[in-house]
Amino acid sequence: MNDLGRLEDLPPSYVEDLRALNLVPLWPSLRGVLPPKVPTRRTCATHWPYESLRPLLLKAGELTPIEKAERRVLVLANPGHGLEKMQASPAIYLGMQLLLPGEWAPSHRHTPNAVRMVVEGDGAYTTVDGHRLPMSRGDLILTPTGLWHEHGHDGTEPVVWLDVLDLPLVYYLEASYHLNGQRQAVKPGAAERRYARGGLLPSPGGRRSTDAYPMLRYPWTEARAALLSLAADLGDHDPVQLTYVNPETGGPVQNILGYHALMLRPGQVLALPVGSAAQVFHLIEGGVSVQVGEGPAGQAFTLAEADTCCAPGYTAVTLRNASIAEPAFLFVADEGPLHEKLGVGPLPPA
Ligand code: GTQ
Repeated sequence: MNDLGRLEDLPPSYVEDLRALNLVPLWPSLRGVLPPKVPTRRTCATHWPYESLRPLLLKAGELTPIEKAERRVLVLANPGHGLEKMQASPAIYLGMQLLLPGEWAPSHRHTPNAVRMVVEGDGAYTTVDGHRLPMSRGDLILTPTGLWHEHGHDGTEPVVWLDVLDLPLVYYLEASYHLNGQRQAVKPGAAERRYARGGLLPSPGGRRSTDAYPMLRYPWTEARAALLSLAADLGDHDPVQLTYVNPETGGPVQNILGYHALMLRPGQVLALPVGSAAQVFHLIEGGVSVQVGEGPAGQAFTLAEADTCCAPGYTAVTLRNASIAEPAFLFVADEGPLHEKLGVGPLPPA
């Protein structure tokens, strides 16, 4: 069964005749595209320590004015895909973006979906579809496909956030492009607070949103409090995990990538279920060790606050809170919604 014919087994003139007609024999490449038992993954488990990248990001602030960059970002690129591909996994792009006091990153919109996870600094804001959304550590801010967005900074210290986009997938689909725009008029009010509490929706007379993305900002204070109250109700070994959802549909906040907040109790060890989707972990608070894969091929990382790492799909991931006194809090991005929609997942055993 594994003894399929090789390209070299064929007469070169025959292969040339095929190529001239844009034809290729399948059998020499069949095992490559359908490998036995486990898919080939280019995605390497990779760790980006914040302490090492931060000075280089601040240096970018000295070297390149915002007007020359539009978005001043260092991309967290996975070496398994080739750095120039600027992807963390098949569908996930990660970037650390720096905005200095007084700077403005002009309005644009594009087909890929983005979110921001705020890493450090106060006083910045993102205006999305006319809503001016303040940015604080741990806040999740959505800039879904097609919506105008721009970033500004009224504070006094540098602000850094992690961008997560489905850019690699949308680019692969030959559907990635952008449009530039004017500075947005800010809409009055605070619509981003309309869905401020889980389980409570504005009544129809109370300005219930008809937007596809009714909630654009998920404050970390709310997510952290929700994790702590969930933990209080669960057993000591249960996973304490929340998914960021669209409050009108209950489904994932975006169509392609999924976003979650996870708490590890003091000393907790959590083996995540093995699925087909690649994952990204960003440590918001505490200290966590991450084991990606098992045996000699496995890799272990120690995440400090603001560190980011990724793991390919079909790979066991175990998280351990390094502290026996304090909880740890992680932001997780994955390709779950995409795989679910496509019906892609591990095959059931024979
Ligand atoms: O802030 O709009 O990291 O358009 C990559 C593309 C950030 C942004 C990125 C973008 C942005």
